[in-house]
Amino acid sequence: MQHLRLLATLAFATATAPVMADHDPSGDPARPDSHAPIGVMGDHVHDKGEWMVSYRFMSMSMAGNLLGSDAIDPDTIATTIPNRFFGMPGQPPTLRIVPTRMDMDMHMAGLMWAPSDRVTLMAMLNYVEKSMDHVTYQGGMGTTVLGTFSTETSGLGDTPLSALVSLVDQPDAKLHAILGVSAPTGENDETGTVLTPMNMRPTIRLPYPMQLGSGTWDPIAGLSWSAWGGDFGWGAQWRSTFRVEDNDEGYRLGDEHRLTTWGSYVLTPRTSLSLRLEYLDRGDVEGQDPGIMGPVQTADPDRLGAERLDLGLGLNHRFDGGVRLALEWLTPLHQDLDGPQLETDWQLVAGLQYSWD
Ligand SMILES: [Cu+2]
Repeated sequence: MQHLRLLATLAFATATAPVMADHDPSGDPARPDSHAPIGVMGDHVHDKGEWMVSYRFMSMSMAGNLLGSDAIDPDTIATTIPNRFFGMPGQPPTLRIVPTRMDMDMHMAGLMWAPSDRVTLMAMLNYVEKSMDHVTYQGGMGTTVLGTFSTETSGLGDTPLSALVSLVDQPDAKLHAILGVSAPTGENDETGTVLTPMNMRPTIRLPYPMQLGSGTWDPIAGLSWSAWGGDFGWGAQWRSTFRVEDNDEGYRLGDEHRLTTWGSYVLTPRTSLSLRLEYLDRGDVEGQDPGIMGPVQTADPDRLGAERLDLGLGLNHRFDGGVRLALEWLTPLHQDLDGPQLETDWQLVAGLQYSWD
């Protein structure tokens, strides 16, 4: 709610700011919507010799579980969803630990530089903080709750390095390719203390969603298109991360494909509002980390895939002097999860950008 109030205050403050000069109707870099909504990565290129630094904060909140697109409560998960590790020593037939919520915050520091008008290089350092709350059911059956616990991880995430190659560069329409690789700078052997159904508190390797990195070099490919006319702007982007090798722990994360399209409206010469749709398709984990095992959905490589359609409301503002401030709020319109899996409630992205040459 705090985030919503901030967004509303900023929207009001900028909407009521006096209109300065008449703005250029083309894809002028001084337009607030010459950049896409802040949740879109690698949306723009720079002219030869230009630099840009950026800081983004992303917060994501997940609560409650879905099986496919249907809600499923913890009692039902604990009594009906099979545990893939059943048959191994001490493993009950159904899941007995149920995640109830997860929060993820990311701090992202970005650097862009254009060695030529054709190519812009981009790198991003990510610092990730994750926490997950769980309820543990007592023993191998029934709906008696033994207790709750939380696990937390934080540290450097993976580091995407990309080249943006300009294909069309007209004043009112731009298209570029995104080619890159995500470097495995995030750890994937993070541990935490859990509460087991047998009332023990061992420290073990945490399940896949709590790890910070993929552990593999992951190719990135995409296409990004933007256009402008009058007070309006619009664009679309495809961006995929491919997992092409197994990591040292014996698995690979699922491929991630994102398709997004947006429209923007220039409210004042300094401020634009945006509406965006984003479709995400994330595959299941292939292979398995032998160190990750337990009667919990997050330890099952086949319960991590997801399809999601998000709606985003955004605001871009460009101050005198060129500093940009942007906000975007996203919430799912539809989710189809290889569940049970935690459902995404909302995401907030806030960013500051500054470029010079
Ligand atoms: Cu930039």
